[in-house]
Amino acid sequence: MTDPANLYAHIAAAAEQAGNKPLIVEGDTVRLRYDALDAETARWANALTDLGGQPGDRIVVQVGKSIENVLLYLASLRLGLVYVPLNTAYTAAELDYFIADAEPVIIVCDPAAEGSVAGIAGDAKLVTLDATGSGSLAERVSQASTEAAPIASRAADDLAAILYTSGTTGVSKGAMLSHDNLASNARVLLDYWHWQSDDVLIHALPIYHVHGLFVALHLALLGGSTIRFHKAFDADAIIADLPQSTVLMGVPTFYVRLADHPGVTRDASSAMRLFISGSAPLLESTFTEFEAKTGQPILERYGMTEAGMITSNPYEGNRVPGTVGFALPGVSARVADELGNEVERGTPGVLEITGPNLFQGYWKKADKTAEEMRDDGYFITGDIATMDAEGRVAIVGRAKDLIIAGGLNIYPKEIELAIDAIDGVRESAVIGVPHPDLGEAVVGIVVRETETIDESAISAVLENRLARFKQPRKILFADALPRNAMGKVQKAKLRDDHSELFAST
Ligand code: MLC
Ligand code: AMP
Repeated sequence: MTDPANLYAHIAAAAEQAGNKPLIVEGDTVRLRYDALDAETARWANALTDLGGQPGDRIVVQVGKSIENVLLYLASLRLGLVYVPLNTAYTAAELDYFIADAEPVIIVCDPAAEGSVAGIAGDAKLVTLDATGSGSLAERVSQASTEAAPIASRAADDLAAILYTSGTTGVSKGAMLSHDNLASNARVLLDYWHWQSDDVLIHALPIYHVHGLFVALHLALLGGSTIRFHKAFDADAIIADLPQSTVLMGVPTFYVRLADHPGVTRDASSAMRLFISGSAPLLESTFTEFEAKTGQPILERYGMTEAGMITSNPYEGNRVPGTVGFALPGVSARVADELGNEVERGTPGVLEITGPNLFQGYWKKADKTAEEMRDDGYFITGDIATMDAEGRVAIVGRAKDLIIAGGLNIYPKEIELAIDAIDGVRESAVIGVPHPDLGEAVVGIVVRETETIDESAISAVLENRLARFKQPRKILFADALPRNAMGKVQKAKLRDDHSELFAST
């Protein structure tokens, strides 16, 4: 029995239409076909039920990218579990917070992390995904009943996933996303980007964030398209796939690297119909270079964890570099002042949005949700934007103190707190400075209490505390931090002073 509000029911219907078409291909090997999806997810769902998973229960998943991980996600949806994916780079110290906050019934981790996660798993059932360990989830799946598992009945507002996003206070918040948030956003994009059932998607993004997990997977699955699956970004491997593919979704770093690669040519990409970029600003120079080499203008779109995809450059019509296009159908966007009043077109202000894509609030943090919502239901994104008379949006800055490196968000406060806690440090300021590959790179400016503390001592402490991508690429020392009359650290001045730090990297 299917339930129309469960996103998995839509995916199952699309799979039925797609027949025996390849769903996931790696290199020359078809790893999964659409007509096998129902039986596969049924077995995974039965194994999760055997572990005690019930609709509404959270399942925390921190595993490397794999086809089994895709099946685990889909089975979780099918069973009505609330899927909580975590970046594989998170350390045990960071994981501790997520597990305590999400209160999962099941935790799935990689074998290498099993020892450290066991100590913080609490009452949750802890399993590894890997087929090699006895008692692993894959092992349980192979023994699980092949009897069809029902698709759990879900209401449109019931949660499908919680994705953690950090915050300006340094505390991570779980963004609650419903089945309808995800399904409605995917449907709009299928139409807006003229998705075709014979599309072949190159999937090289991680599957623990909105971009790779929702946008890429949902569009391919609901569109009945084939996915060419890559465990991580590798320019040579992507280029080898271009002649067999039609769509690539990536963060700007993908395009910086591809534009720099001699293998990217007009001929090599002639089968491709759409290159999509998002998650961080795409430099105009990257857009121009890529178009000069391939003849294809990258389609830039804008989104965030709390709302999925929000705006997009048009499929047909002008894709303007430096802009993120128009509010998607069904999404309302306004550029507002501090009180939430719309400013004149062309004037910068904070972008506020609402629509069926907007999340259900932060998990167990109603106060944080309220802080970011207007009374009329608009969400305050924290991105500074302009909107022209036609409604075209450009992201021109950030009201939130946020760094985006290689498409991953890093909140300076979290790093400053970790640095300030180190013996011998008086205070610190963490900034993002331009980086040719990552867009921005993390830099820490530290005022010492004792002269003996140096860069390697600080890095050594941070190594166990923070995921690698959050750790400063460079630590600089200063006698004092520049402050304004109110005593606030002048980060803009620090960013200016150090803007050339990675210029020749
Ligand atoms: C890896 N490293 C990073 C990093 N990724 N450092 C800073 N920022 C990053 N994004 C570090 C590693 O720890 C390692 O450190 C070194 O860089 C090289 O690692 P790697 O594994 O070789 O990295 P690489 O494969 O080059 O990965 C870079 C990347 C990857 C850009 C391809 O980070 C990536 O796939 N990013 C996509 C993130 C994403 O999906 N974002 C979407 C969020 S959703 P060392 O010291 O050990 O060498 C969202 C909403 C929306 O924002 O709108 O989409
Ligand atoms: P996340 O919280 O990881 O979902 O990141 C969302 C943030 O990424 C947004 O609030 C923006 O600051 C940024 N972002 C996403 N897409 C773009 C884009 N195309 N241009 C500029 N910033 C973007």
